[in-house]
Amino acid sequence: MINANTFRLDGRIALVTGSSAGIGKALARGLAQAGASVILNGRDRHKLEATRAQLTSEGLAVQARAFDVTDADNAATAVDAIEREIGAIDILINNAGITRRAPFQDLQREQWREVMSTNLDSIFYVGQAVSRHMLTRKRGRIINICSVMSELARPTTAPYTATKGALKMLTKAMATDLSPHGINVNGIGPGYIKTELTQALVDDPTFSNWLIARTPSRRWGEVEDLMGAAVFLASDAANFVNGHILYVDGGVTATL
Ligand code: NAP
Ligand code: GCO
Repeated sequence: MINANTFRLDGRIALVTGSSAGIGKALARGLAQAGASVILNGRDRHKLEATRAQLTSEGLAVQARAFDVTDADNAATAVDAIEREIGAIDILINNAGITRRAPFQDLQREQWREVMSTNLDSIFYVGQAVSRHMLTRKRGRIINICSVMSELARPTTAPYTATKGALKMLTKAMATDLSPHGINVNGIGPGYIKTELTQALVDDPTFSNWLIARTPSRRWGEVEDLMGAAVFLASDAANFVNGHILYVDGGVTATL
């Protein structure tokens, strides 16, 4: 039965990695608007504090914890401190991610490692640290931010595409291991969304015009387009949704 609370998150604590800007900031805002207490995260403390202050000024319940998701020990320590100092994490959104664009043949080893570490290793580190606490409570929601590049490639995106394809399958594997213990694990696959990460593409009229024509919705995505999907997957409305990648892409993955 649908009631006033089905899509609400009141009384729940959410950790959103990489939420000082871009998609993560929007997802944090959306979860908080649905009633959650949200913990923001990023490496740059000044950027993180500015976002915390902005969302707080909107009347939202947000706190901030700066840590690098690629540092397994630092991330685990931060998660344990959150559980001890703030409370049980009910919702984890693994959002932090980067790209390094170069043709495969020109890619530098450091570029490869940076993308692998941020976009894939970190979900193992943070996901394991948080789920170990969730397992003691036999409840939790984990949402991994995938991409249309979980399904499709384009020139110069090899490491990013590899990580997002792997993250699609990691999401299914995490659901397989964790869902029997009350933890739902799903993914969101955004299309092309205007953020710092895609600014160079937004500013390229040739690419932008191609993308708009390639997208059935005939526009770039906005970060606000993703908020509802995150609230849905975090809420009781998605109690029987597991191992699913919800594409929010204007139809990019539906058409040639
Ligand atoms: P963005 O605007 O560049 O924001 C990235 C955020 O992650 C920032 O808050 C950044 O803050 C943080 N971050 C980066 N590395 C981190 C680390 N090692 N530890 C902790 N925080 C870190 O990127 P975005 O476009 O919002 O992308 C967010 C996620 O959505 C990524 O996983 C991306 O792959 C995915 N995605 C994006 C699009 C798109 O079109 N934009 C589409 C599909 C999927 P600091 O630099 O201060 O740490
Ligand atoms: C690119 C973009 C994509 C987007 C996004 C698309 O270079 O094609 O950066 O990778 O970031 O993941 O969904």
